[in-house]
Amino acid sequence: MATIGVVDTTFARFNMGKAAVDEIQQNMSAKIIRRTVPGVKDLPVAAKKLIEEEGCEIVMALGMPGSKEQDKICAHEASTGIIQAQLMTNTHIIEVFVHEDEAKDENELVFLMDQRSREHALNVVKMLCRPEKMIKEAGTGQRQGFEDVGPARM
Ligand code: RDL
Ligand code: RDL
Ligand code: RDL
Repeated sequence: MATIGVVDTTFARFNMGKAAVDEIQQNMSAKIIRRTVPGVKDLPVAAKKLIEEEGCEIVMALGMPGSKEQDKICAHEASTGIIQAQLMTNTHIIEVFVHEDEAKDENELVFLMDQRSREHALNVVKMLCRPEKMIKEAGTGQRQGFEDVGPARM
């Protein structure tokens, strides 16, 4: 059975880890190891520990960058760290960020955080169990949360 890591934050305004775990469990049987850290900058090492110390084959790192300029910088730094942790461990860490200002109001924010977490959880299931399904979706303009944009047409 696959071991999947899920790490989220207390900074986020929605329980993204819970949505991700629920979606994984509905679609495959896996051992899921969950951690929660204060904010996005704490995600890279938490993910790396799940890979190196807990044997996770893939990790989801979920968080919500706030809307202020310093939050955007913080998110960029966190992303860079997540990429570095992937390169150091040769393991995918699927970054699920929802920027607070992507949504027009709190209702939409809740929808987006739930939906993006779930859709990336399905990406994880596909990457682990059905990589050929990902190849089938190549170039199809997939998005997570809001509508897919679809392929470009001429
Ligand atoms: O290591 C403790 C904190 O520095 C760390 O948790 C940060 O990620 C917290 N944080 C900020 O300091 C900040 O300015 C966060 C944000 N902005 C943010 O927008 N989203 C976060 N954390 O998840
Ligand atoms: O690890 C899962 C995702 O975080 C990762 O696939 C990102 O590359 C997805 N992504 C964004 O999150 C984003 O804000 C992409 C873009 N923008 C983009 O412009 N093009 C992409 N991915 O291919
Ligand atoms: O095309 C509209 C959006 O997809 C675009 O604004 C993205 O940049 C939004 N986005 C993020 O900002 C992000 O951090 C996305 C992701 N992550 C993501 O993982 N998947 C998305 N959008 O579809």
